[in-house]
Amino acid sequence: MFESFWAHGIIRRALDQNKIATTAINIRDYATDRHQMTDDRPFGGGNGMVMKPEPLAGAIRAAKKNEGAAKTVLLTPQGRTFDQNMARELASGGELILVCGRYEGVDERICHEFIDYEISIGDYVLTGGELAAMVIIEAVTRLIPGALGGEDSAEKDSFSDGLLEHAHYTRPRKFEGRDVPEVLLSGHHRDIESWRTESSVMRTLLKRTDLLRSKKLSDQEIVILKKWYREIGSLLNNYHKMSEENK
Ligand code: 4FV
Repeated sequence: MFESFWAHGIIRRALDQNKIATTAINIRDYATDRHQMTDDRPFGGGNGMVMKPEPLAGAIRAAKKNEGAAKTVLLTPQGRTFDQNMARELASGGELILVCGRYEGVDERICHEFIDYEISIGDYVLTGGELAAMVIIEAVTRLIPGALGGEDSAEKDSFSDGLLEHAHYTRPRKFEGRDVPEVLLSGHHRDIESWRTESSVMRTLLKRTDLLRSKKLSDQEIVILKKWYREIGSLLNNYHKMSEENK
C-alpha cells in the first residue's frame, strides 16, 4: 500500500527533493514464532483477533534503532482527532514512527510501553491504520516548505486561517448559463481579496459555524459578519412588519 502511495504526486516529489524520507517496516518480519504469527485470539474470549505484542515491539525497536528521537504514533479511533493544527505541529516536529494496527487492535501493553501519541483520523472504523497513516503523511508533507513546489502554497489552504477556503472559479467565463462573479474578472486585487475573504467567512458561517466559534476573528471578518447580521436583521424586520400589516 505504501510503495504505491509514495510513488506518486507530492509525496514522490518530496521524496525526490529529500524533503521527506519514508520507510515501511513489515511487522511480520519481527514475529518470533515459526508460523510468524502477528495476531492471536483475545484473552477473555470474544470475536476478532488482536495484534501480538512481540512482533510489534520488535518492529518498533528496529525503527527506533534508525530514528532514535522519533515519536511513535499509533493510528487508532481512540486517538486525538487529527486536524490541520496537529498537521502543523507534526510538520515542525522530528521523525515519526507510524504504527498501523490491523484486526481489533494491538495488545494494550504496546500502547503503554511503546506509543507516544494515539491519533485518530475520524470517528469511524477502518480495517487497518495504513490509510490513516497515509492521510497524516500527505497532510504533513504538504506543510513542509517547498514540498508543494512553487505553484501552490499550503498557506492559502482551508483551515490555514481557521476558515474554509473561498469559492474557486476557472475558465470558461460562462458554463451552462452560469457566470463567474464579475469581481474575479476585474483585475482589482484588493476587491478580489475582500470578495474572497467574504466568501470564506460566509461559507464557514453556513457550513462550519463551529470553526467561527473557535476562531479569533480579524477586524475584517467582524465587519463582514456585522454587515450580514444587519442584512439579516433588516430582512427579519421587514418580514415582521409585512406579517403585521397582513394581520
Ligand atoms: C483508525 C481511525 C482506525 C481500528 C482497528 C485499525 C482501525 C484496526 N485509525 N483513525 N479511525 N483504525 O479505524 O486512525 O486495527
